[in-house]
Amino acid sequence: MDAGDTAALKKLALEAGAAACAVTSAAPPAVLARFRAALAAQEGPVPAWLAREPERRADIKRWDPSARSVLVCLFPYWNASLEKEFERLQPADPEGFLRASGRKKTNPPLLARLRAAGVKPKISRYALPRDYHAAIREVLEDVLARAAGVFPGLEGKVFCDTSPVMEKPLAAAAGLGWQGRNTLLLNSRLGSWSFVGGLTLSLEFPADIPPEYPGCGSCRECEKACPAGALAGGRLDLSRCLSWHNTMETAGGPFPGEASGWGYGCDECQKKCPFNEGASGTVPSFLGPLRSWE
Ligand code: B12
Ligand code: SF4
Ligand code: SF4
Repeated sequence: MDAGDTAALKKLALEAGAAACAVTSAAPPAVLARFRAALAAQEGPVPAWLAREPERRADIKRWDPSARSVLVCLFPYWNASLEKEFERLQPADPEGFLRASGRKKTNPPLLARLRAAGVKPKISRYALPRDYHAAIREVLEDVLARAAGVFPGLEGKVFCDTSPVMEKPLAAAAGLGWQGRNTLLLNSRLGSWSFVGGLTLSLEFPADIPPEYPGCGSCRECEKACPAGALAGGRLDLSRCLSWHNTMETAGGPFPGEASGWGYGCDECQKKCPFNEGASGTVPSFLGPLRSWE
């Protein structure tokens, strides 16, 4: 099969709003052992959908057997210049905002407890735009269609969050950054305020050569900042994470750290990350915070 032109393919993604992208081979990154260790170390039960067939999750070819290469993209949803707007962008009616912006799972008892304590539930930065799954999927479907027009015979599948693909290790293998101690994909220029999404490609495209990244060094800011004590040793404990409790689970609590006021998602392990202080990614219009939603 002919090799495709990696630069031409990436140009399509960058024109569509990705702030960074890279091509990697569809060979699985060496992540299975770490993934298993992270699941085994969980204090509470691991959800079936996450634990099911770890080999499949760690190997994208099991999800798309025709994949030869993978295009991985980072889409910023926040940057340092938006920081001063955080308070102003908080909706007056968080519950109404969550309904209107398409968030299907929330934790009403938690929201009620925060209200009863006189705390207006905070919406985290990634949830201030419209639901990103649909927005990024549309963009990537379009990139795939354009790429198929340029590279005859090209087929592929779009992934963004909901597919059984380990997006952070894949992005790291592609050379887009590294997984920080908060477990998130961190890029020196964009920080961690970006979503990961991409395409499998049925044609082979030469892989990018991953650059060297500084890594976290001796920094421990995220571990120190977590109000729930969910981060240690590069792992996240789901049973403690507030983001888990307010976006995936819909009941229970009170939870350790809930007085921090997060009603949907939680940004504490990213706010003090030194790489986010100077994050300079351009937020594409389809991921901009919703300033008017009623
Ligand atoms: C499940 C899930 C969640 C769960 C669990 C998060 C988690 N860290 O696992 C919950 C609901 C808590 C969650 C929260 C958030 N999420 Co989420 N989530 C996912 C999802 C669907 C799967 C992640 C996964 O595979 N988890 C399983 C764990 C085991 O994998 P892992 O984190 O890579 O684990 C690694 C470490 O534990 C490490 N490890 C294990 N053992 C050891 C030992 C040592 C010594 C070391 C050093 C490392 C190490 O290796 C493991 C394998 O890489 C991905 C989308 C996807 N399909 O990939 C989005 C995703 C990770 N989420 C995303 C976002 C934006 C968030 C939030 C920021 C939202 C918010 N503001 O609340 C928070 C961040 C919380 C956090 N600190 O991670 C983005 C992250 C983008 C980025 N820049 O990284 C993703 C990629 C979605 C997307 N398409 O953009 N999420
Ligand atoms: S999202 Fe919040 S609760 Fe979860 S690990 Fe990060 S700081 Fe801790
Ligand atoms: S806060 Fe520090 S340790 Fe945590 S992800 Fe950022 S650089 Fe790494």
